Amino acid sequence: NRRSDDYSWSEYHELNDTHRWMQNLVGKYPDVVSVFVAGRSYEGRELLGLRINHNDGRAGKQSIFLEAGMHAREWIGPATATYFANELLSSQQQEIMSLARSYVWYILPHANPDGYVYTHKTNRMWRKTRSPQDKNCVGTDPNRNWGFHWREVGASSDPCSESYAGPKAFSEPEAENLSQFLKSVPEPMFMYLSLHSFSQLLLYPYGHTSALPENHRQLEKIFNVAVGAMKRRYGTRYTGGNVYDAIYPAAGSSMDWAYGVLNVKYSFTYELRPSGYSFWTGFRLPAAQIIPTGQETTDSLVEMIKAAAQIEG
Ligand code: PAY
Ligand code: ZN
Repeated sequence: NRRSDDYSWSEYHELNDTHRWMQNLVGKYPDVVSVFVAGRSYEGRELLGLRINHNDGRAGKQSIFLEAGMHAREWIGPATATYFANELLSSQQQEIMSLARSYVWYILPHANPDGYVYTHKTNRMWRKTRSPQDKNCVGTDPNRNWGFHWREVGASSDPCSESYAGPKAFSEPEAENLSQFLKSVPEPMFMYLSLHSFSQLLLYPYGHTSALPENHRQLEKIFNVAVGAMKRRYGTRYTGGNVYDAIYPAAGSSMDWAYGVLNVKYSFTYELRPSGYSFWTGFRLPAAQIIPTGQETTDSLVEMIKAAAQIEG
């Protein structure tokens, strides 16, 4: 059993390590941190997240939800989510402290815990959930399973496909339970963020159509600021845009659902490091890059949220 103090960003962690780290944070910051459980996975694991809220008497705070680990093999996502949570809690930088206090934060590092455990124990390249499907195949792509233009495009009806949309929208408890939790968040949701890898892209809706969302000018403005900030520290180059054009048609993502159904006007997905095309190395970002990725992504998020807040006035 590792002590919470041993938790570091020099290595990738197993699910239980990160869950224990989160539980320990409640003891360390009892006035600020609580954990939430957005239901359970197919195999019964908790969708465990951190709620960070400084009770400083500010009324009417909005929430920001950050989710990672939807795809099991994209290990840098959860590592970056926990890095960022740790920054919100322990940074002495004025900007980050202010960001921590200005919103009610919900951070879910592992939106697909069964898949993540499977990548540690059995198959490092697993992407989907772990529910049994037809044709003796296993798993649904949880980022094709959300009930907004479900399976219209860029999503498979073949249970053996890596982008299998599932037998119906929200067939997966991971997506269904998270969507119910999102609906139950009491504070108005200002921003929805999803961390994936790889390709170094910043994406906004939609995935089901090339038609741009109604506030695309604002999203583009925020995009430019966020990509500029990503580059500041280490020169890391991001491109991107709307999912459909910037990467490929893909209906049924959590981001599109948050935008289209929950009406969260600032919804973004980061495809984190590395860039490049190698499928084999793309998901195996060396652990030595967790901290640099965490730092530059924090830089980007800080500027992104400031830019969005400025637009809101
Ligand atoms: O909305 O994030 C989105 C859709 C795009 C991602 C997806 O397919 O869900 C992009 C891929 C991902 O992160 O899963 C990109 C990676 C490299 C992949 O596996 O194709
Ligand atoms: Zn992904």
